[in-house]
Amino acid sequence: MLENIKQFASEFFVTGDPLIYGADVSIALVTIAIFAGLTYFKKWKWLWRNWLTTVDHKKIGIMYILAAIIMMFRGGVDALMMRTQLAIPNFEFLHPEHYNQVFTTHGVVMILFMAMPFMFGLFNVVVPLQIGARDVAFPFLNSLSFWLFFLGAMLFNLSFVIGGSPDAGWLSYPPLSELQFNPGPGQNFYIWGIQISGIGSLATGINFLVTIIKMRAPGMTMMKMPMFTWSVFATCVIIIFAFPILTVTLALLFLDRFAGGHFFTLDGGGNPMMYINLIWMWGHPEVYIVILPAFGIFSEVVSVFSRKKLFGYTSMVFAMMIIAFVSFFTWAHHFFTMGSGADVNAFFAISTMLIAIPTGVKIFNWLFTMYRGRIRFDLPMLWTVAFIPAFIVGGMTGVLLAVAPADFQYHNSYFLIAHFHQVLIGGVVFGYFAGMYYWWPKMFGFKLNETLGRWSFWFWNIGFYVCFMPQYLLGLMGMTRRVSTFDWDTGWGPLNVVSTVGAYLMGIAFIFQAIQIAYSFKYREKDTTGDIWDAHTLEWTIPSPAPEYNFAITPVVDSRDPLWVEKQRRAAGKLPKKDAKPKYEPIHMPSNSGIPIVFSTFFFIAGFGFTFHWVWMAVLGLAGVLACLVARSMNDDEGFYIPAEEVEKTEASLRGTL
Ligand code: HEM
Ligand SMILES: [Cu+2]
Repeated sequence: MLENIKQFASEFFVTGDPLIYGADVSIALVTIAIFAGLTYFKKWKWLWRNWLTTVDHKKIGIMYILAAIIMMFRGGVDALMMRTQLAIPNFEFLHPEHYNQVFTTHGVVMILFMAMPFMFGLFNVVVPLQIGARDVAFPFLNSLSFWLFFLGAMLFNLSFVIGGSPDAGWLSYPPLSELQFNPGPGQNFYIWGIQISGIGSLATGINFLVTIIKMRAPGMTMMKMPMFTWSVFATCVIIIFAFPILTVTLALLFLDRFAGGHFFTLDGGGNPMMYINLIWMWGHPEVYIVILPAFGIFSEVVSVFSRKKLFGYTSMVFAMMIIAFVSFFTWAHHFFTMGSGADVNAFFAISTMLIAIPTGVKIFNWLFTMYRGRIRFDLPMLWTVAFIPAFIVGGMTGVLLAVAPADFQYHNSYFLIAHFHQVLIGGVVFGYFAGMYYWWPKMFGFKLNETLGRWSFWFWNIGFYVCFMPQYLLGLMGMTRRVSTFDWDTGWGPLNVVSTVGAYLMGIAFIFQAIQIAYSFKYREKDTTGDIWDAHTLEWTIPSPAPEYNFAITPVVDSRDPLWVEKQRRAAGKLPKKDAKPKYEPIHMPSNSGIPIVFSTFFFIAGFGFTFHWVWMAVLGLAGVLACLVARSMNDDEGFYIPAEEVEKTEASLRGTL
């Protein structure tokens, strides 16, 4: 009996590496500390009422961003471990098998559990406020999306201490990811972690598309929408078409592994290339999903901090929609070398290069917006300005990679690694940072500390170039991706040391940011204006942080920059004074619900059961999911009203006239 338990434990828990034991102990300690702290300070009820069951888009947004920052830490630690291993030729820090796991989890965590939730967090925080809405179209579904994402991410991360991590790369190509070559539970964790959070992402796409189409303030026609809202619109369209492909692809891979299907095996009539096509039909649009909102953020920031209207609004909208459309026709550029043939390669090379045109249009629009503007270099603007050269270099090396014949040289080399990190960090991460700094006062009512922010900014930027510029050269020198070590005589040593130094500089930058956030919370100065940057869109017309119901009175819009117009009119004495007593009405609000977190937990249990082939557990989890669906369908709670007097009181106290 004891022997059996021992045997089970040694297979169930990941063992054998001091790093893992260290992680086990620290995870256990942190978990105990959190539980003890919540119990000691009697915070359980508060946590449940205010956060875990909330359907308020502003709180859901904050939870997404918090989760994204924690995941950035995890993905960053993975990155530093890899860069440490590659610093010196023949270094023995990570075993090759371990290195495979680390690049896989790094890629998955960074894209799916860092970039995606960061993006959804900003959607949640900003979009309803920016279009003058009370909440998203489906607040319950919004909460469900968050918890599906969160528990999917936790399921994936569990593989670090239980069962073992996936190791077939961030897109998990067969045959390597098939049962025959990968019998452990790692690949199952991959499938279920992504599947569960992916369903949440699809729901968010639908939710925000409907919100933008149906819930805009009166007068806000499509062509008067703020540019960030436009970028979210374009992104949601891509999500709705791309994510179902991911769901189906992972389901087929799961059938291969679980039920002996042969969709992607080499025998039984299957074909691994089918998987590679399908996964990139989602995967390429996915990279546009994460970059378009960053473009939206830059457009807002560049206009506010140059104190000018955005240059070429209409061309920006068209560029965004064209990118969204063309992004579905470029997927095969990820495998030019895998035998598609010259005609197919030519088609995909040209479609890829076409994307550079609308992207170039946008870059010029941003530059022309800045031209002759009165530019203020606050943190959001600093990140925006840093983005432009980073993205130009990253984008142009992308065009080089799109030259199909030349790609036979670059493919899967460090040239590619340098290219996609340049666009993902220089575009996506810089963009979301700009957004975080810009909307932080709206979320919390105070600004993040400038000085610490600047330290972090410079460490990020210098580290970024020091890390990735040498990698272009390494790629041209023949260093391929996913190698865990190399020999002295390759001559790759010196550039790799430099690259690793750059990675550590970015690590320091992240620490500065963590300190910056903690410091700013402690020494915060409350913003009483609600419009700390002198901005132009609706979210800045209400107090910071926004009250639970957002807008006491639904705003009416008649221009693209409603707040600037209002301020101008007021300055010219053409508006009634702000303190004129408006007439408030009761506001309808949705009720909180515990179903989303319970539903997602059951999904987690089902995923865990499938991962270990414990069918009873999977069935139990799915039964729970079904029960939650029934419970939700039977529930006819219609929400509640905030009485007009309470709205009046809240407004008066927030606007400081009580
Ligand atoms: C913070 C600085 C970062 C560093 C130092 C870094 C470093 C690395 C390294 C060393 C690899 C493995 C290369 C190989 O052996 O093939 C890698 C792969 C990868 N990284 Fe990063 N990374 C960083 C940030 C990011 C971010 C922000 C993203 C996405 C938003 C990202 C996405 C990926 C992906 C998708 C892969 C490919 C994984 C695979 O081969 O399956 N990385 N990164
Ligand atoms: Cu692509």
